[in-house]
Amino acid sequence: MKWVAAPVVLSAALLLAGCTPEQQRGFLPEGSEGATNHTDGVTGLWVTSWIVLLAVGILTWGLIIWATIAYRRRKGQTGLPVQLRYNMPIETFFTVVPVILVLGFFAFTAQEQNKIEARIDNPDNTVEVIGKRWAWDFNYVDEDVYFQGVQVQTDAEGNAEEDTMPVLYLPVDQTTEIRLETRDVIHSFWVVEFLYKKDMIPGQTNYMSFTPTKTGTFMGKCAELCGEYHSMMLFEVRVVEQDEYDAYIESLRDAGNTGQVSVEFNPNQERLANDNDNAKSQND
Ligand SMILES: [Cu+2]
Repeated sequence: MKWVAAPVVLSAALLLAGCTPEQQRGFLPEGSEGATNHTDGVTGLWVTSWIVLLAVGILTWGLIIWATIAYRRRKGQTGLPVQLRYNMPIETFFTVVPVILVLGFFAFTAQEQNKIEARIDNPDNTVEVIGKRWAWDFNYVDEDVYFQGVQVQTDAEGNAEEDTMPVLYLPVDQTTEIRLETRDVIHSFWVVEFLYKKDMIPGQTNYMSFTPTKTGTFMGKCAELCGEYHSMMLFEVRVVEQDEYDAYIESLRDAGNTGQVSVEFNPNQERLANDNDNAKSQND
């Protein structure tokens, strides 16, 4: 792997030396640099892939343009040109090179994904995030307090009002495990600047493991179409210093939010009851 990586990284470094910060992160969201311990790896994979693919593209477009100009029909030419086929060296070349490229992309992606998917033993901080149509609940597992979100409010133009968003607090530089749950349909937990998203599937627990490495406010949203107000299923992540985090946890405790919100609680109780009644009366 290193034999392939070294020249690619070197040429990427040379190419990127003259780029703006936005270009250097391959136009990924602002604020993603160093947001978690994984974001630099993801950005590296993305930007390197871009450079390799752009090189292939330039070579291919160049050859196409060269061929159309060099072998164009000249004045006085009639009929078909000489028909060529079975050029073994070229056919071998354009089979082997793409296979190497695809295997390379696969290997680097798998390597990065294994790093991100690895679960942490004894994380410093564990939060259970429950998706629901169309908001979020957060169980702070270690502190035994919870926050229940309601759907974001909109202004007259239908834009989300930022101060009504559910907020997830995370302490900076702590190894963090997020347990992903849902109590209705499939949702997807996506913190945009963290450059990773994962589905929340009924009856299954998914995990996200990372360390938030810089303080700040980050944008979160549901990334799995989940019904009418899917686009309003927004939240905010505030990565804060430990004392600010402790103060927030204390405020939840003072508000009486002790214990944990159950995953079982289904917001469609009434409808489920009706469905059951209907089924019963049909059976009778
Ligand atoms: Cu959703």
